[in-house]
Amino acid sequence: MTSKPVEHHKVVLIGDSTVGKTQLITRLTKNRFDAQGRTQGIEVSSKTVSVNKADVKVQIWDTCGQEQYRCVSAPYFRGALGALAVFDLTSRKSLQSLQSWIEEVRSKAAPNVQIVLVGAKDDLQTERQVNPAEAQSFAASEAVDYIETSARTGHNVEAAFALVMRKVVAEGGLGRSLNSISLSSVPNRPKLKCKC
Ligand SMILES: Nc1nc2c(ncn2[C@@H]2O[C@H](COP(=O)(O)OP(=O)(O)OP(=O)(O)O)[C@@H](O)[C@H]2O)c(=O)[nH]1
Ligand SMILES: [Mg+2]
Repeated sequence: MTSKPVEHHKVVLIGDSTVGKTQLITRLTKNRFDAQGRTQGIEVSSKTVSVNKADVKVQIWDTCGQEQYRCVSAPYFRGALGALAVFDLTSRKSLQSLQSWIEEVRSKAAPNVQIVLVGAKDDLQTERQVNPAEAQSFAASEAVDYIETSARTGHNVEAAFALVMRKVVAEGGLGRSLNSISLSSVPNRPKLKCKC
């Protein structure tokens, strides 16, 4: 007997290497913060989050942010209804890089993909290079919402995913995407290797 594939809303994480994308996912899905190396290729995980008191299943895609591994392309973004654009609050450069990441997600993900700007590592206040006003101004220029998080303390981690999902659901969620993807259709889970 084959079980019916579970439909998940696809959300991708984008942003430079070491900004904290994988730790956000680890905190959300395992409630842990632990030392991990750079992400290799593409990793997919899933989680149910509460949106407007309803359970919404999210399929979360993560990849390596290193410039030389910018092999992420069509398959990574295809069908994504939401994106968390992550920068490190202790690195202004990582905020500046998001402009090209956001352009890429807008051109390759589902039409009207919902993006939330995430300032990561807000536990490192003394090392901060980007102040809230600067981040808010960038968010306004890209017409996206902004939230500050810490995977280390857990601050606002679930809230960031819930925020992007609220926006996705408000846009019609899976119902509007012909490209929605079921977990069973992701080849070689949990890890896909880059071909670059
Ligand atoms: N203090 C602090 N450190 C963090 C936080 N999140 C991540 N880090 C650290 O930042 C480094 C990079 O975190 P990752 O989550 O692996 O970064 P990434 O964006 O997935 O990096 P790539 O996989 O290379 O693209 C690690 O040393 C983490 O321990 C946080 O909220 N607070
Ligand atoms: Mg990673």
